[in-house]
Amino acid sequence: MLRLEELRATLQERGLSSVWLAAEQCGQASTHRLALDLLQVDWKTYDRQRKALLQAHAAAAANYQPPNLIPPSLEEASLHKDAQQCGEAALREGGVAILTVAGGQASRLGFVGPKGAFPIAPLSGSSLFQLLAGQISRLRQLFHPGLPWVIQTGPGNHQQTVDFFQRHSFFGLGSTTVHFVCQGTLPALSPKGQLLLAAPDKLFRNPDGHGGVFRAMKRSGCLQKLRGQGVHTLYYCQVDNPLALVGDPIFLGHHLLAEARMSVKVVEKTDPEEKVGLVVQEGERTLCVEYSDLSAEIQAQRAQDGGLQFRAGNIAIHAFELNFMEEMAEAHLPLHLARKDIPSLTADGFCLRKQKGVKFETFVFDALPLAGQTIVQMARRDDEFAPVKNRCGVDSIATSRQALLQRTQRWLQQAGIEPPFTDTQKLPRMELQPGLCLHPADLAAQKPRLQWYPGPVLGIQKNDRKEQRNG
Ligand code: UD2
Repeated sequence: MLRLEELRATLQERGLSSVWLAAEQCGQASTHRLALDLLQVDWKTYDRQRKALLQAHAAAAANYQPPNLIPPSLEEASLHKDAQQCGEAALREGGVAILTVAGGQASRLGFVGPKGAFPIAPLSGSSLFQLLAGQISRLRQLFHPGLPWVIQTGPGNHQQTVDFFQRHSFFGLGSTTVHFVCQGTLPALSPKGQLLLAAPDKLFRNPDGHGGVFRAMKRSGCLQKLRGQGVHTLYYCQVDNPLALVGDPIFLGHHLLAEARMSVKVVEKTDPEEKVGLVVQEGERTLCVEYSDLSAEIQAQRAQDGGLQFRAGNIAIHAFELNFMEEMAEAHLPLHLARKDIPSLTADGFCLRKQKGVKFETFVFDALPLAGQTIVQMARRDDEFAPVKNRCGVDSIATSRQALLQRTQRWLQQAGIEPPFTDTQKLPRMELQPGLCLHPADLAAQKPRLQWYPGPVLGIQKNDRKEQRNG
């Protein structure tokens, strides 16, 4: 780490010395606090941020091909036999950990608190975290009792997230197997590359994006800890998709059999205007291109079967080789810029007001082209993807709840379970207890123990659950 004189020189070299002005006017204590903050800045990254500011945005190349797609896990079981065996074996031997990124706030939902605390389940009001915890609990019953769960938090919600888990007794998972890793931040800059101040003694920083997960995992010692426990593969999902098939053994199995280093699940994009990142192939490399980087013509191209030529919509579900994650912690992932009005101190240091500025983030999917070997698996949207992003409209609380209700109805039919209600054809309002099953066949296998609770929620009584675990 730099010492104070070196810090002053570092700032001077970069034309940043005016950052001291406001703090110096406030006195020595303030200058000292600012120095401590500045000592945390990674100057190599700052230099990259500044370079990125000056570079014109490069238009995406057009020599893309659609990637090869593996069919969805919940379809054509015969195709997945080997993958299923392989994925289940990896889970059983303790080679897998689950990683959920949950660093964002739920402000777009109008909800105060970490997004994972949002009560998404339509009838019981179970939170996003509780639904994920349920899936992990079922994976533990079926495969490995110590399956680790890592949750990436952000500086804005870390403590709230830990408190939420404590208040809910870690949803029965045990506090020693649930790990919280707080992501890092990047300083925001003025359009000319000056550091912005949130207060005289404090830089304005924002979370470094979900791409920050690699560094956070390494710096916190979490990767090392997992490696020590025999983990070699991570299943990654976002907190905002309650339909994710957490730890899907088939996806993990395909990833492992192909000796892939990073893999991705996609859903079929059917509307050329849907705002979703697209997974494409460029020569040997697999990459995810943001929709805004592709021309409307390319997005509207049709394949022979009538579907979109580029249809592999990224749903942010990945599998990672642990060693690859570690390598990515040192890689220079591209910096993505968001130009915003940022509440910051004016140059004279006297006034806090919204000024034009730039926030920087890295994205996890930018690691895909660096992975060499990857697999891309299709997922059926109504089985695996209904993110809750907005308060209303597309990808909203209502659409996500509706998707949960519809999937429950379909899975019950597939499992041959007749609900004891008469109005279900008209309004399929039923829910599965969190962690009841991983897929319809798993549900069917538990038929004799199932019972309906008021709600109506289908589940297993607590005592039966214990027996199930023990036996
Ligand atoms: C993301 C993808 C999009 C698609 C979609 C699927 C980007 C730019 N786009 O859309 O291509 O795959 O997801 O749902 O990512 N998070 C952190 N730290 C951060 C920022 C985000 O942990 O600094 C977490 C956040 O808690 C959430 C996830 O990452 O679980 C996605 O973040 P988002 O909702 O901002 O991503 P979005 O909707 O732009």
